[in-house]
Amino acid sequence: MNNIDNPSVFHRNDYVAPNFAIDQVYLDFSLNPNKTIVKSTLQMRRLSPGSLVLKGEDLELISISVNNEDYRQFELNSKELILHHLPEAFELEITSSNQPNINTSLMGLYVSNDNFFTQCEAEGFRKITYFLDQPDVLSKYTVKLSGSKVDYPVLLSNGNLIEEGELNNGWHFAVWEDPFLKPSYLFALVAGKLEALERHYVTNSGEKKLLQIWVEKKDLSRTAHAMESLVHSIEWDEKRFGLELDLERFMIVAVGDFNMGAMENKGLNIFNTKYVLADQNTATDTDFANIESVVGHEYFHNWTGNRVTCRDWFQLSLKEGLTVFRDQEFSADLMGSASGRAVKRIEDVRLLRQVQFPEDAGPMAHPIRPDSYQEINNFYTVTVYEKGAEVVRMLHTLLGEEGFMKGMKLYFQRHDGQAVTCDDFLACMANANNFNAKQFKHWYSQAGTPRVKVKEHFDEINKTYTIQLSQYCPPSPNQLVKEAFHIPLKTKLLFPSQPTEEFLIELQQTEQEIVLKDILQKPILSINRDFSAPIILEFDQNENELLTLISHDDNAFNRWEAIQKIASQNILNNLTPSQPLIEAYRNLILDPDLDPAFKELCFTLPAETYLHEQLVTVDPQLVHQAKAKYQNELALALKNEWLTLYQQNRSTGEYSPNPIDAGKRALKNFALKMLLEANLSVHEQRAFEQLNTCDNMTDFLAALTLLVHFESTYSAQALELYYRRHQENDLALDKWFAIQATKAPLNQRSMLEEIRQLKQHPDFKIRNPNRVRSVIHTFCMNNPAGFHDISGQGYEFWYDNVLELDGINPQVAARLARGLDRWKKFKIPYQTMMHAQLEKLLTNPLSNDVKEVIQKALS
Ligand code: B3K
Ligand code: ZN
Repeated sequence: MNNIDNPSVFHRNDYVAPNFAIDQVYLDFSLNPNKTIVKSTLQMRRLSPGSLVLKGEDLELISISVNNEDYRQFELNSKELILHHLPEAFELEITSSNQPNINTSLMGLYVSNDNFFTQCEAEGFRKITYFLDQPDVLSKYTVKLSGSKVDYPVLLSNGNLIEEGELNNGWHFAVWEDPFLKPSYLFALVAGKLEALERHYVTNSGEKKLLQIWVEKKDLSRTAHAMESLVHSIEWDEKRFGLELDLERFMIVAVGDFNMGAMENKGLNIFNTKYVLADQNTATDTDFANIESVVGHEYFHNWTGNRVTCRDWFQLSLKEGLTVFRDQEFSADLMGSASGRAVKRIEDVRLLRQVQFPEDAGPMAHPIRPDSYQEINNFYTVTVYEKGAEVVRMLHTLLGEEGFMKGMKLYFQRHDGQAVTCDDFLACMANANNFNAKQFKHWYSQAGTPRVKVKEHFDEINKTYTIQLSQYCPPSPNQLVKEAFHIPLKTKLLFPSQPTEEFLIELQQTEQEIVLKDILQKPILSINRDFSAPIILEFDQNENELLTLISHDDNAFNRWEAIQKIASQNILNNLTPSQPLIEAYRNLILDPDLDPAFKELCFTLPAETYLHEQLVTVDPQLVHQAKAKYQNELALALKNEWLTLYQQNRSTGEYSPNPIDAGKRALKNFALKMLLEANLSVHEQRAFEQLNTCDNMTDFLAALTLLVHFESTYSAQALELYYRRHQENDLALDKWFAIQATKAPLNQRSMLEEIRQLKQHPDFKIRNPNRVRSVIHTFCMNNPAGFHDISGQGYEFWYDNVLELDGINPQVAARLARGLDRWKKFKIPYQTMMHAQLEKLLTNPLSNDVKEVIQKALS
């Protein structure tokens, strides 16, 4: 497709620099939910010939003046305001209005629970005022906010507060000035009834900073963990990257209606409440960990994203891949131990394989730096984020910590205050280290997960051990043939009684052979340790070798990998665990040296979406049953051990979400699951008792989930108890909905009636993304057995909801639309029924967001 055939496709290679600079921006807001008036005064400078094309959507134009004179030489359509015959340098003043209270897209300026919020990334600023709304236009912003003092006592924007005061008619105002250059996507304002938790922080260089977390008054008691996470983030970035907080104050604001997790607006981060609010009664250990990670992520963007930003949206991974890598390292460092690091690594890899690998093999596959898009919002993907982070991690592996940091230093020296490309980043890494990045660049331009085949040969006579490697990457949309990747593989040879060193293989050829000399006996190969490259490894290790890795590999990640591999193979072959495997599980259970968190990860079986990817064609019900059978066998074979684990890992003392205690709870609750699996009527009482006696949400929710999913006799009672306790708490109620939406059908009955009823519940709110995700997305994307109902009703439910949501919030709809991406992989009749719903959807008028997803799914 090219621009002429389809004008709505944007191509990376079509980049042109803006023809005007906007040196200063002065924005004056009169805040009113029905009609907010924005006067924008821009100091403009011509850079090259041509008219000025400003973006603007859902705005009403009130007036335009150039150098204080009314200006008439313009054209206006529903997306652009084009000004002709402009001078070299001038002041442009545009007044326009918008309607925040009917803005259900949650992009631009909108109202949530009677307060004002903004979301501008990627292209939301154009819903606030006419502007050069692209990331390579960097300007200094001053913002004046005026509004009713009773309704909006707090008025916030980026940077520093320089003035505030009273106005007529009960209004007041505040003026904020951001000393740093920024693109429009980092602009933010917040106005409303909010209160802040405050703290001061003294930076390494001795400057005192103000930290604030703004929430609704009722939520103030649940902000301590977010504040602590923010302080940890600031300390960590100083220590590990030598980067300091550059503003006098740093604010986080929580909002209940938000399209994603959080947003890194300069000095004024806006967060989904889900990633701010926590206390032991309403948030789980996972919530606590996620808050720490997201607070870190947004804070780290202050340097990787804000100080150095993206030239255009094709470069999104420049800031996202790098910042995810940084937040992953932050969380890993905070785990405080080597085994804690491994736990974090396993969790990250699990997400990558469950979600990114399917994306990379499906119709939406794209390189971490895409070549084209129809709607940029569709490219905030696990590929750009998580695979992007893996690519940065591979650079770190190839260059080492010191080399990587030299590259980072050069990156800030060269590009602070600029909007740059992925190539610029790679050039810094290469130049600082004399590293030839020519081949490594393919990771930025080629989609798909490479497959690396491993063959080994031990020559007893010549005492050599040969590792034969070959790589292949299947075709992706618009990329049939791929160049060989530069793949770093951390490797070690394991011998029964002789310690050896880990070494790095750099696989660069399509086929490559490594011959190791003086090898006296056949080793067991431990390769791609720590998942040093995001690849699929094709290596036929037999069960004995895998069992040795499970018990003896000193790389915790690869121990986990070996047990997951055996479990996957068994489930996919519809087998139950062999006796030696049961013994291996027993040894893991009994090993006193292993972290509880690590054990829990070992026992947790591979996700169904991950198992699907390993099959040529998928019968989702068969996969589900095979997994259930395997789990049941494991539960029965080790039922005494599960009971011991359950009892040994009960918490004593005060609740804390620290990794050790959280790991114990995770393991205990896994053991409880196995007990219910082994014998529901004997153990359901135990779960109900846990629910009634525990002092924290993690244990409560775990018990409730089990009672509901196993359809215990206590199920209804437990749900009712939870509902009564948390009725007023939106985030807790989201969990209540999600538990019910993830219930897999027992005895193959249809779940559709139940899911439709959940949507009819008085607390279901179609305009609130968190609630919608907890019911609809959860069912369609996180409950494979329920969704892939043989009647096809799951797909009809999907169709109805994509269509309904598209009229309200295209981004939320487009995310759900991705739910049928892998339709071609499924067996008939599933495939046929999914195809029919996709075709049917396309007969409706759709947003660009959903249209792109559906068109690609059908291509
Ligand atoms: N940069 C934002 C994501 C914006 C998504 C726009 N559709 C959050 C983040 O990655 O930190
Ligand atoms: Zn980010």
